[in-house]
Amino acid sequence: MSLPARLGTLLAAFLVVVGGAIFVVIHYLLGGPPTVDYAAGVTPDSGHVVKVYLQEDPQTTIGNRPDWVSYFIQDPKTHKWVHTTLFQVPAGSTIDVTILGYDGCTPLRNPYWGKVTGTTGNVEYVNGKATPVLNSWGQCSVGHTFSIPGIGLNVPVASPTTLAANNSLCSTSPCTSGPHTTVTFSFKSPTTAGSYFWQCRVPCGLGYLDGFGGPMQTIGYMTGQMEVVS
Ligand SMILES: [Cu+2]
Repeated sequence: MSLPARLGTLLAAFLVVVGGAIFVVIHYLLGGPPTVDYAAGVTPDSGHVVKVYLQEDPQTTIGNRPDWVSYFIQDPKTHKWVHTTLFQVPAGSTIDVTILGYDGCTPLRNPYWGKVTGTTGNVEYVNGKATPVLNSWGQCSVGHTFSIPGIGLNVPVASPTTLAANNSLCSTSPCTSGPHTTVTFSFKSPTTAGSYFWQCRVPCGLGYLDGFGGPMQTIGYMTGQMEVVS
């Protein structure tokens, strides 16, 4: 092989390695979860009702990602469940939320977080029945919470209650069947645009110190952002 041909081969091989490294960094290290857009085509502050759908699962079975407990958000256009906790809503709107609670019960560390706050009427509807509180210490009743501290919103997400149901939970995510609850509630999105952090308050990071590591501190699992756009 001539010298220019050798140099050319060497350069090509070098570029393949560099390109591969750039792909790995961008795709796996910097590429966070996507944002599901519930604001597109809605005029902010118009009092429009936006319907947001989430589910919480006993595990994640998506590619090579950690298999932790996780939230999923439904894309309003494709109706596909997206493995993310980032979503966008219009400012000054009524947000009707539906959460499918596929995970089993775990007691809250503080029973105060079983209280529903910041929703219309300060209630949530568990399978259609209004309740202002879920007692996770008294019975198997709460899987995770959906809490946005910045607007005083706290909703304990009901779990299946029976031992039989808790022993036969959905095992492939996003879940499409298996024992679950349907939790609904409404709240007003802030009139101010910005990022509103949300999280789960059940110490559901199994295998981590005090249950607060792993999914509890990872965007895309049990903590996320509600982007309010105006
Ligand atoms: Cu949780």
